[in-house]
Amino acid sequence: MFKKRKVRAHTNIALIKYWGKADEEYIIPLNSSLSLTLSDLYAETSVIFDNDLDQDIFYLDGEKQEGSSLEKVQHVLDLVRQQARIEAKAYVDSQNFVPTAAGLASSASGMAALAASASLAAGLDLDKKDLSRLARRGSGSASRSIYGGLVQWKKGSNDADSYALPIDPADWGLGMYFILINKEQKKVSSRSGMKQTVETSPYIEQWAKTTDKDVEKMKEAIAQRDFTQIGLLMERSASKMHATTLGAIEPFTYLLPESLHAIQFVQALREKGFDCYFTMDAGPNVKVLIKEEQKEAIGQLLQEEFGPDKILYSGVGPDIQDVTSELD
Ligand code: FM0
Repeated sequence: MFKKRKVRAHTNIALIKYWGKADEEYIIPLNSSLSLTLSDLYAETSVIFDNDLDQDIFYLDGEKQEGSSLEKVQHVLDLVRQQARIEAKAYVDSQNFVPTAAGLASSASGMAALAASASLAAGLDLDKKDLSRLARRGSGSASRSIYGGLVQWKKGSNDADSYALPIDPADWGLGMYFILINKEQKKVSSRSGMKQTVETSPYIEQWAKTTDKDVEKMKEAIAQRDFTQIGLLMERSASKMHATTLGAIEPFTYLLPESLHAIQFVQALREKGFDCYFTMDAGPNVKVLIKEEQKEAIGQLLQEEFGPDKILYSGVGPDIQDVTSELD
């Protein structure tokens, strides 16, 4: 009765960050955010519901998952079952595609691919807005991975009006380098890090208040294709986000000494005439927004400084895709 469906979703990196929830159950954010979807980092997930299964089964990169990893997937499956009015358990098989084993698997692409494949497999035909709302319930940043290019997640105020929208296809030569830093490091997840920050950091109020304005400024800069302004706004958003965690009790930071070194290296490249800007998420890696025309020159300098195996590049990625036809 049920058919297997498979979906590919691409990772996104926020230029203006999502950091903090107004509602934890529905994942309504404190602020709107804006991201760039990437071509080279993505997840593929297939789902089949089966009345003969007595529990949900989830494989990630070939390994059977238990505990919180399985629970996050079951949360999305439960929402899909509710909407589709079915009870069958599901078999979920997900794979992360990253150019090297860089510890870059992202909940954004994984949860977006899951929301889309599970809803299709349950017979739901959701439009992109409802898909974004469903992906959001799995992981906030996943709401943005429904679309390619530059994407805004409008914070809204409830389950119905908090979803992502495409802003610009970004087909005018943007690219992003990743400087991989200490991937082994044990980290504070974005979920618990943002919760601790919202609950204890006095800076979170100013963060939320100023970030919605930053999103508007970023949209203007994008409309004008003003790369310098886009880059500067992106750096300020990342810096401001990382400042909030130092105000938390207990204070914490995602920056390692090597992250700071990479940030300063990127800023020094600007003094040498390269147009490039940094951002960072809930981990030590540093991402660098560049213009494609400077890809070779900047890539060479980054490789010389950090080593070729520490540098990854991605161009701009597309919308989520149904790749069921690729199933064998
Ligand atoms: O992507 O608790 O989506 O805007 O990556 O699952 O809703 O993993 F830098 C942090 C990602 C947050 C910025 O948060 O959290 C961004 C971040 P969840 P996510």
